[in-house]
Amino acid sequence: MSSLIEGYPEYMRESIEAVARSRDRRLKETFPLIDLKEREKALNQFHPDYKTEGKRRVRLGPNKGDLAPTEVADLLEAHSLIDPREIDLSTIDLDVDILIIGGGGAGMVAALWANYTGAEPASILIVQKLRLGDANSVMSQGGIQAADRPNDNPAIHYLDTIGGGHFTNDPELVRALVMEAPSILRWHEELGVVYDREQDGSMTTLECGGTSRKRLHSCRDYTGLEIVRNLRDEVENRNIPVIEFTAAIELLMDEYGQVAGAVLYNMETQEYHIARSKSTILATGGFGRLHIQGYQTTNHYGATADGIAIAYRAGARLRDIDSVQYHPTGAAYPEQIVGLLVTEKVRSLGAQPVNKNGDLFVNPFEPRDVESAMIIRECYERKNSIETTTGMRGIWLDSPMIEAIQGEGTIRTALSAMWRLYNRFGIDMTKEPLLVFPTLHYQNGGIVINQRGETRVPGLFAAGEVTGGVHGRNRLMGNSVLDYNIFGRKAGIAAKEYAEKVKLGKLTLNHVAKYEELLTEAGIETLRRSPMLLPDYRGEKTVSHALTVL
Ligand code: MEZ
Repeated sequence: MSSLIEGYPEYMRESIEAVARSRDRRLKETFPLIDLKEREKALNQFHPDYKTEGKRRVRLGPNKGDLAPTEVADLLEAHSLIDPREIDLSTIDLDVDILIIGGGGAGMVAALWANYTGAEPASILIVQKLRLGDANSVMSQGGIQAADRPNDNPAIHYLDTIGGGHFTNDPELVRALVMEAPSILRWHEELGVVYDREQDGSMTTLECGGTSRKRLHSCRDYTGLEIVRNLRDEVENRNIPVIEFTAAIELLMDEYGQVAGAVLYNMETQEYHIARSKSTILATGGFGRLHIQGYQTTNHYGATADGIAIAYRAGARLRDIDSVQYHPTGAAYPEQIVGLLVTEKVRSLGAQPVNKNGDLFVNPFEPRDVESAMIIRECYERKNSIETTTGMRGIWLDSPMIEAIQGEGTIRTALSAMWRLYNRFGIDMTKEPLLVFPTLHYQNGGIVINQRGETRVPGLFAAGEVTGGVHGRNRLMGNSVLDYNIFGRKAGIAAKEYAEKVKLGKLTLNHVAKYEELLTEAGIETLRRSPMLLPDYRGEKTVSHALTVL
C-alpha cells in the first residue's frame, strides 16, 4: 500500500539518528528509579488532574460541592433534552424486564449473563446509540489482566491495582475484580476468543505499567476487537434484541422512586419512544470525547458522559468524577492520527520512552499517571522534546528496541495493528521510533456501585467505564477490559434477579421536573442541555494540539 505521507520531516532526522545511536547503550542500561518524592512532585506539577484550573465544584444534586472537570460539571448543570410535560407516558412502546443502555462491552456482557442465568432473550433489550459493539471496548488494543500464572495470584493483582489507584479504590470492588478474573478468560475462550499462546500452549503474559508480575493477556494488538467480535456473535446467536442508533435521553421512574426504564430517542428517525423495564443497566461508557482540558483522546465518538448525566438527575451518586486518565502514549505525529492510542503493549514488548537526545528519562513501566506526568515534564519543563509543525510536543517511543530485544519479526506479529497504522504514513516502526504525548484515555471515576453492580437508586444498575471505585484515581492497563467483563456479568445477574421480584408503579418523569427546580434554586442560568449524545466539532471549542500544560 502506498503511504499517505512520506514519514518524518527532515528536521526531525537528527534527533531520530541520536535515538538510533543510543540504542546499544540503552540495551545495557537499567531503568531509571524514581523515588516517591519525585513521583509526587511530578504528579503535582505536571499531571493535568492535579491542576485546579479546569475543574469546578458542582452546584447541585447528590455530589453538590464536589470537584468535576468543567466540561463534566457543565453537563451535570444542564437542562434535559425533553420537557417532561410534553412526554406521553400512557403509551408504552417497549415493555421489557431488563433494559440495557449501551451496547459496548459492558452492555453485551450484562445481557449475556442475564440470559445465561435464566432471562428469556425477548425479556432483555439492548439500546445502543451507535451500532452494536461500537464503543471504547472494541478499541482497546493491549489486553486484559488476569492472575493465572504459577508465580502470580489474585492477592498480588489486588495489591498492584490498589497501589496503582493510590489506595483510593473501593476494596470490595477490587476484590471482586481480581478474584474472578481467571474465570473471565475461560469464558472468553469458550466463546472463541483466541488469546496469544506460547509454543508449548501456555498463555503468553506480558508486563504493564504498575504491575509486579507478567499478567497481561492479549490477542496480538487487536484484543478489544477480538473480544467484542465474540461477544457480538454471542448476543446475535442468542437472539437478544438490540435497537441501534437509539439513545436513552432520560431515565423513567415510577411513583415509588424506582427506575422503570427510559425515554429513548431514535437518532435516525428523531422519534421518541417510551421503554418500560423492571430493571435498567447503564453501560454507556465514559467521557473521553469531552476533551477535558483540551486534550486529544483515544476514545470512541460515543464517549460523551451520557450515562452520568441521566443517572445524576435520577439521584445516583458519583465518585472520583474529577479523575481522568491520560494514556502516556498517544500519537503526536503525523497530524492525521494525533491523540490516537499507541498501545501500552508497545512498551510491554520493550519499546522505551526517550527524549530528543535518545536518553531514557523514565521507567517504561510506571503507572500511567506517573508515566504521563514525567513525559509532560520532559516536554514542557526540561524542553527535551520534538515539536511538530502544528506546535504539538512529543517524546520518542523507541519501537525498534522491541526487535533488538525480542527478535526480528516481533512487531509485524505482535503489533500488526500498530505497524499498519504507521506504515500508512510512511513510518516503519521496526526501524524508526514513534512520536508520542499523553492523550485522554479513560474516566477513572463514575457512578457509585456495589459488588452486585447496584447503584443507590432502586432498579438502576451500572457497569463498565460509567462507574467509579474499581480503579480509584488511576487505572492500570488491562483492568478496564477486565472491569467491564466482571461488572457487566454482575450487573446482568443482579438486574435479572431484581426484575423477578419488583412491582412497578405508575411511570413518572417528576425527577426531571425536580432537577429543573434545583437548577433554578442554584441560580444556574444556562442554555446547555444534556445528555450530549455526540461530540460537536463544529462549535467554538475546537481541540488545540498545542496544549498549554504549564
Ligand atoms: O487498558 C487499557 O487502557 C489498554 C489495554 C490500553 C492499551 O494501551 O492498549
